[in-house]
Amino acid sequence: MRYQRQIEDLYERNPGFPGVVQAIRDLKQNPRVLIFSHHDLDGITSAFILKRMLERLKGAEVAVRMPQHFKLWEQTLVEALEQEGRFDMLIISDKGTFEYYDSLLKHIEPIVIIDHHQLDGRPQKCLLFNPTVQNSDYASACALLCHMIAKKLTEVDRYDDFAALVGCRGDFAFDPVGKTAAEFTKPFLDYVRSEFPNLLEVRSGRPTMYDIVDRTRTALINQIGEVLQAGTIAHFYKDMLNIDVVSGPRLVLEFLLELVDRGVDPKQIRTVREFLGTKPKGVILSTVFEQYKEDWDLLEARTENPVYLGEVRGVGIYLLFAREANAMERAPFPAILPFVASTKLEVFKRRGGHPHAAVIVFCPKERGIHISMRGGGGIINCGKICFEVARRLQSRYPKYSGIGGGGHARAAELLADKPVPMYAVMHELLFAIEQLIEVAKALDRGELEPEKLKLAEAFGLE
Ligand SMILES: [Mn+2]
Repeated sequence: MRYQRQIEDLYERNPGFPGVVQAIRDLKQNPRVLIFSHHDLDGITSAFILKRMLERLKGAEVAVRMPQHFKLWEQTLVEALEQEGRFDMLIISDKGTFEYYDSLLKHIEPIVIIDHHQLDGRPQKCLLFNPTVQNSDYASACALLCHMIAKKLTEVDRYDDFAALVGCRGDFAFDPVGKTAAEFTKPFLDYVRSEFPNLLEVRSGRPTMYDIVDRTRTALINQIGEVLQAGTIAHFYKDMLNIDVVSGPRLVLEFLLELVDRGVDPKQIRTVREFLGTKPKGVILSTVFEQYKEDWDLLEARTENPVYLGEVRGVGIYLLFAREANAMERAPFPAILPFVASTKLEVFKRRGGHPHAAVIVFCPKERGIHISMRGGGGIINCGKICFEVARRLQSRYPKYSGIGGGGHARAAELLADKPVPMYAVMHELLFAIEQLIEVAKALDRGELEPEKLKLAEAFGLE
């Protein structure tokens, strides 16, 4: 399908799409718009596209905030409103589809949610555009949804195209080296392929965090994605590298906006060095990237020898017990270690002779235990497993609020803040994996007792 066709199609089938477009059209001239976006590459590029579109279309004054937590907390919104005054619209992009967002309408109206995550309740009063929920086709990246909205409302330019491509790269929507792409992203990729051959061309070079299957080749878009991804955690390197960065995501957003001001043409870029340039923000990004690569190598050594826990329907499950790089001990989200572990999935799989592999990273951090689970070949469900282990920990420690878990089928997280003891988290995790292995075997033998079916459902086993 052509990209334009896909947009028209989605616009017709998905009432959320025209709803959001109309709300933006209805804004008065020179409105003030507040955007809360996710602090990862997809969230940053979503904000980039939305901000530029609102400025072009409405002469809007746009404030962007990208705090370090996935869900937008009421307190965070209230603080922003106190500091920045009145707004004519709040846009929440790439930050989940929570029913709870309806309750924020007492602070600001209207609220527009643009998202591609699984729903957590269903917001009724906010304007919602999330095809994943509404049409159950998985929308690969929020930046792509923002690009579609922008295309519907105004002309987009090569910077919008570039930003959407970076967002898709950040959320693993395509792989130029393996030549794979999520169904939802294919029409867009076809649309930009002739525009940016330089970015998608396969080249030899140091494998990036995105080069998971083939570790001998890469592409410029992967290299650019990795440099910017490292930039999103720049503030954790602030003291270590003596750099003036309050927020990594803001640094990356401002760097991208400066590219536009400087007229750097993404079609002409040949190397990362050219992309970063010699202006202050580019120099900081380059300094951060050098340190990031050093940390990456250190973490590679820490992920060499995983513990094999067992196999579930051809998925070898591996456990890594390792600390993050020093500067990342304070990061309340996956910083570097889980990405290093992801690049090891292929190695563990081959070494163990499994059709698929999953890796569980057990990482003690400053605030508590952070578990990241990756892989699983679509056969085991990382999100459900993390959710279930967190649920069990919550019922064991009902007084502690800092326990939570969940995510996607192939990538999920669990956080158990102190004072939940480390041994308790490890205990629940290992017990759950043991149960998962046993129950899968029992099911495959045709044993379908209600008890076992209940467990299988909790773990997301078919
Ligand atoms: Mn996203």
